Amino acid sequence: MSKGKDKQAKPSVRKGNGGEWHQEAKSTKERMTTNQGVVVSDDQNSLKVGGRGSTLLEDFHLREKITHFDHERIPERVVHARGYGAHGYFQAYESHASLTKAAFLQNPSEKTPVFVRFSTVAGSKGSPDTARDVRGFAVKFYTQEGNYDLVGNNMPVFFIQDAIKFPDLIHAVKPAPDRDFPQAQSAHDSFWDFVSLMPESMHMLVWVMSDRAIPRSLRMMEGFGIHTFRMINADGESTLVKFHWRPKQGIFSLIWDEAVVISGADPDFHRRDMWNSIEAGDYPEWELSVQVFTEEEANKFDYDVLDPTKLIPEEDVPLTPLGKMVLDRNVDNFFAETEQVAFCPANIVPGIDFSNDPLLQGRLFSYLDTQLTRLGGPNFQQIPVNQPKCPMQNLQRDGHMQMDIPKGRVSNEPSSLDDGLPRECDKTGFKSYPEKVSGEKLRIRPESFADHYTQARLFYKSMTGYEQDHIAGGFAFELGKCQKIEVRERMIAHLLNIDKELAGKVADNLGMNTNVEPIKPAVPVKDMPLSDALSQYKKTPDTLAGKKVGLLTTDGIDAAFFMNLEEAVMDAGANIEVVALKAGPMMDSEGNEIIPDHFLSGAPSALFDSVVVAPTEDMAKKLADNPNAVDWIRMANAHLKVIGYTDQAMNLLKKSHIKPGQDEGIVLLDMSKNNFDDYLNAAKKHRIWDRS
Ligand code: HDD
Repeated sequence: MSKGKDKQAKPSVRKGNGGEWHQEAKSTKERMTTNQGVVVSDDQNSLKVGGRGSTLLEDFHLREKITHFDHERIPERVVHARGYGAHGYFQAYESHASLTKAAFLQNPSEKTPVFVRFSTVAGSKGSPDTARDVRGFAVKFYTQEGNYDLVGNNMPVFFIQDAIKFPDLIHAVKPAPDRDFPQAQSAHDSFWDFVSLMPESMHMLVWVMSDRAIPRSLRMMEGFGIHTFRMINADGESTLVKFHWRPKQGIFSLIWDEAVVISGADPDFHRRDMWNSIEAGDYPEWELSVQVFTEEEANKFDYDVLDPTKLIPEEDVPLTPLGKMVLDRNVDNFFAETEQVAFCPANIVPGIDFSNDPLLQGRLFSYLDTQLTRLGGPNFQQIPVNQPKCPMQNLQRDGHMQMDIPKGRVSNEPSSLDDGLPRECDKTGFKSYPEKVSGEKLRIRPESFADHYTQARLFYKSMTGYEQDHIAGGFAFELGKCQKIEVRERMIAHLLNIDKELAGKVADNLGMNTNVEPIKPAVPVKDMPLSDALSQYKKTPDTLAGKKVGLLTTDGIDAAFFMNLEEAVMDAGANIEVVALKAGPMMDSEGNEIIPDHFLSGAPSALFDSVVVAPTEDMAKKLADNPNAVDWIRMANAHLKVIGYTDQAMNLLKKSHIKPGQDEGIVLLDMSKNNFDDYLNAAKKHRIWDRS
């Protein structure tokens, strides 16, 4: 008898190689079943003829399991594919009845549930979190009058003025259709060729090349509704508004080089940060405000409030705070909630209305349309994350994946059968604002949309010098990746209209000069009064709250020092994470076990907001001789971080070309004294800009 036949003769070897991990269900609750509810007896082996024979088609458990798996992906979003969501609530500060009748803005004791999804725009679902890109900031308010979606971005303007150009914009930024690269980047010919042929994109480009496009954390960025909307009060009076979200955590960004390093070291940097802060009970919070203005005021502005490439400086129309949003619960299931959530700017409630912004009008169509494909049919609002939390009924029936069981024989209105329900309600139902409109049917861009440079200049000129340098660096990096010299030249020709110095810096970095003919603006470029509110550094608080300190240390670290430092950092609202030479457990001087959060070669200092380096006496030389450690601290210095160090780290500092006392951000920590104030005060400044 051959060996093989021998095996066949022993079909009693039932389970896989899980050994002791295989456990039988002990109660009904623990039993695994098929989707039909039939209890599964063996989830390790498919049904075969003999032990080594062919697999049987009748194995319904195998077929069901694999069929489900085969269909586990749905199309990713055509834009904003990479996103991260969380639950929370919105609470108005007071009644805003004079402004709007929207129910969720009336009662300060009411918490309206929200679901928020942050996203990048260009990258696919698996792209890194820290790509240079606009961030989506989409909020679904589950109000008692229906779902209201405020689908915004972290920048207050947009690339284009008319929705008809959206497919072109997105095709230009996405990977080239023949070679399918580059991924999650605008740094390529087709994007810059397109935008350089679209002067209306100049204002947004300056924002996208700024630090706003590389936020430190999703918790640390602003959000904007961008378009002008309407608010309507119970008397039917309408005002125009623009929405703003401002983070309580402050607004902070990465440095471009850090963003690049983090993309490799931790592509999930932003989602990890969001998940961890919510799990730790450090709930991210934003204030929702509106800029309120009348049509008469709008008519006096030099720009058109229906043009989404324009903002209204806060100095001209200040923010009116409406309430706060707190994110306090992570999702239970990423796919079911974050992936299946369907936002739509057309989801609106009584008291809020659209404006005629042509970009907004196009969006009102696009979102529901895309969701029909992405979520597979017209019943996607029955998915739990999309369901309204208020009563909902109508006469829509049937369709792919109908989950409800509507009752009765009537699905038409009017009807005298049954009770003829549900019925419309003139008093409480949504009514569009009866705005007077008249005109000829034309395909034109209004004259009032023609100024493409004044606000780009306003934004650039309102920045601090560091922010301006970063913008110039962003343009130079991106244009440097363009192979077509004509495209670079065309962009320099645009930049000359925004600011000559900016054009000069970019041209210099590209090895070019500014001897190009500036693009002729359609209307003369003006100088608006500068706006401090546009600069994130001018309004950045000195704080460590919500941030991360990386402690590079070695086995045997002084127990009291470690404990006191950890306590001081946590008191400042930050977290400390230990970076060690090896991943396994280490001991402090008292023999207590410390499990490092990271090992050195897997955790570049770019992952932290500030660093401390504190080796033990006997490990100091080993650390100073370690090229990874030298790199770690050298990069922290280059990224302008505040560096705390102990005496034992002196050699490492020297090898990294860091001079103690070179600036206020290199701070000696005295092991013997339990006082970290100097270090913490410096670290609260976030970066030492003068070092650059
Ligand atoms: Fe859009 C998704 C924000 C213009 C068409 N958009 C989408 C998301 C955000 C925005 C945050 C992701 C929502 C989520 O997390 O699921 N989009 C904006 C902003 C715009 C804008 C702030 C300009 C002010 N979008 C815009 C235009 C069009 C679209 C002009 C088309 C005419 N957007 C879409 C879309 C997406 C989308 C194709 C993709 C997935 C989805 O809707 O559900 O319909």
